[in-house]
Amino acid sequence: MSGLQQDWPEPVVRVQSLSDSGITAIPDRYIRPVSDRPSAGDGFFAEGPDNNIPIVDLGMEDPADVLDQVSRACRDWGFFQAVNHGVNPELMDRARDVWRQFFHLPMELKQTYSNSPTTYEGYGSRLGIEKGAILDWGDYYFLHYLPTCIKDYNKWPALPSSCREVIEEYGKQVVALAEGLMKILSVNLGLEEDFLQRQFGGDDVGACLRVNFYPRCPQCDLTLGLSPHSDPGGMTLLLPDDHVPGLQIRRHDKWITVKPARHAFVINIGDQIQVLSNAIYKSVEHRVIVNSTDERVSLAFFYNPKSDIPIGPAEELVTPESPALYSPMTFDQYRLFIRMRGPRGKSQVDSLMSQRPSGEGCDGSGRPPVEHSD
Ligand SMILES: O=C(O)CCC(=O)C(=O)O
Repeated sequence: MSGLQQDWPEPVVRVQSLSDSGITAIPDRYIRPVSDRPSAGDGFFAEGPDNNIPIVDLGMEDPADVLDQVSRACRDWGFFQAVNHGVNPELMDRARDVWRQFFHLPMELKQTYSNSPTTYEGYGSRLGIEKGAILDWGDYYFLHYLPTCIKDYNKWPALPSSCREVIEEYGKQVVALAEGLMKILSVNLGLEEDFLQRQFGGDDVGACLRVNFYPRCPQCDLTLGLSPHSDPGGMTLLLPDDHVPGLQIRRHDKWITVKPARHAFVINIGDQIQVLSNAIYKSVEHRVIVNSTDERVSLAFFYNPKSDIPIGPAEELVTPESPALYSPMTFDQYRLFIRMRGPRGKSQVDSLMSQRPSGEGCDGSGRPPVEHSD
C-alpha cells in the first residue's frame, strides 16, 4: 500500500547538478532558519568519552561482555559502532565504491532511475511531498532488499556492471549481522533470543537500502545534508564514508559528530524497536552536515518489521509499573509520515504516545514522555 501521490510537488533538482554547476551561493530552498543551522564547531570532534558513540567489539571472547556493552549502548545512546561484526571489510569497501561510481555516472543515465513518492524506489533528491518545504543538500538511491516478493533487480542500477551483484552479497551479509543483533537485543530484554525477530514477522521482515550522496556545498554553514530525524524502521546499519565525517547525533541537546572507526558499522535503534521495547531502547535523533571541500557517501541499510503487522509495546515488557507507552501501528502506516512530511525529528514516535487513551503525551503514570536524545 502507498497512500501517496504519484509525483513530486515541484520539479526535481539534483543537488549534485547544483554543486557541479559551480554556484557560490545556494538557492533559498536549501537555507535553514538560523536555529537549525550547523553552528560552527558544534560538537565537532570534541574529545572525551561522552563525545563519541561507544565502539563495541562483537567478536569479544566472552559473549556476556558483548551483551553487556550492546545493552548499555542501546539504552543510553541508541547508537554504537560495531567492529568484528562478520561482514567482509573488502565487500564494505566495494559496496561504497560501486555506489560512488554510480553517482558519478552521467546525469541522463541516473535520471532513468528517477523515483516518485509512491514507493521512493530509485534515484531521489527529496524526502516528503510538502510544496515549498526546505530541502536537504543531498541526493540518494533507495531500493528494497527484503521481502523477496518486492525485491526487483530492474529497480537496482544496472551500472556499474558489478552493482547488482555487490548489493546482493552486501545485503546478505548485513542481514546476517542484523539477525545476530536482534538476538542480542532480545536476550538483553530478558526475552527469548528469537523474540524480536518473531515480532518483526519472522522470515517476512523487510530490509531496504538508502545510499546517500552529499555533494560539496559552497555554503555548508547554512544547510544540512539530512534534516534531524529518528529512523522510522527497526534498526539501521550504516556504512559511513571512510574519509569524510558528517553524521551527528543529538545527545543532551548537543550535536555530537560521529568519528567512524575503520570498517565499523554505525548501528542505531529505530522507532519500531523503541516502541516494541516500550522505550527501554532509544531511537535517537540524528542529522548530517555537509562541507565545502569533500563529497560524502553513506549506505544506510534499514532492517524493518513486516509492513502489515501492528507494532506496539511487547506484552512481556508491559507491567503495572511500566504501562504501554505507545499505540500500535503497522509499519506501512507509520512510514507514510516521513514519506509525506519528510524528516521531522522525533515528532512521529512521540505522537504515538499522544494517541494513548490518557491523551497526555504519556501514559498517565507520571513517567515523562521520552525525549529525543536519550
Ligand atoms: O549519512 C549518514 O551518515 C546518515 C544517513 C541517515 O541518517 C539516513 O540515511 O537515515
